[in-house]
Amino acid sequence: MTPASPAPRGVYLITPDEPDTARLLARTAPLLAAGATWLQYRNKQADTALRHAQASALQGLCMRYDVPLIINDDAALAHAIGAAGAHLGEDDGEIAAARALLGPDAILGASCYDELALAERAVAAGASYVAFGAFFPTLTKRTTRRATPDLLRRSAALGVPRVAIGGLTPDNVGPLIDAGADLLAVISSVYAATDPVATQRAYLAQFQPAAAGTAQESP
Ligand code: 3NM
Repeated sequence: MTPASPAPRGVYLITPDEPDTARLLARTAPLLAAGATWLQYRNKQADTALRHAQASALQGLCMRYDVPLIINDDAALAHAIGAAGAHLGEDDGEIAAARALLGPDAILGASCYDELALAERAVAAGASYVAFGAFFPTLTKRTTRRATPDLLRRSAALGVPRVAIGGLTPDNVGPLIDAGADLLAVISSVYAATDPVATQRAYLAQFQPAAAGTAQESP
């Protein structure tokens, strides 16, 4: 995956705070097999050693399924384990420094919350995608910022994939896709679902056939 590849669309799956690495892999593998577009490793509870171990294990899994792995918060860890990229929030270091470390082909994303100006600055500094959120209330992360579909529309001119995050469910993402969201970033609605694979499919089915993996023949 390089910035020159076709624009990614679909589900940007993000891991929950799962302390058991074997269980993390077992919960994640079926979702990669079922068509997750990107995987982000995020674990806000793990110490440095566990983060390294889990990220390395996920990198092996992602290579098996040909899914890019993106490391949350930590470009150095992404570099150390050979991940496809990193995702940085506003307190996680400079995008330009991460780009210099990871190289021109890395997937590098920035949390831009509800601010187009942050997204413009991130892209100018070398981000290859931008994320807006939270679109809906979420229990997964404490945030008071609230993004709107209009932000997705206004950010089209940035020319990079736009990620929507925060409280997404298969029932509330239609307007976000209509407004131009390329990737739907989800944690709890998939990982905490009774049937995670079916829930992921319910997202993918709302994209055009190529992302849904259900190419339709023309009549
Ligand atoms: N970032 P869920 S909201 C990790 O708004 C994260 O930047 C957000 O988890 C932001 O899919 C969020 O369970 C939590 O709501 C997403």
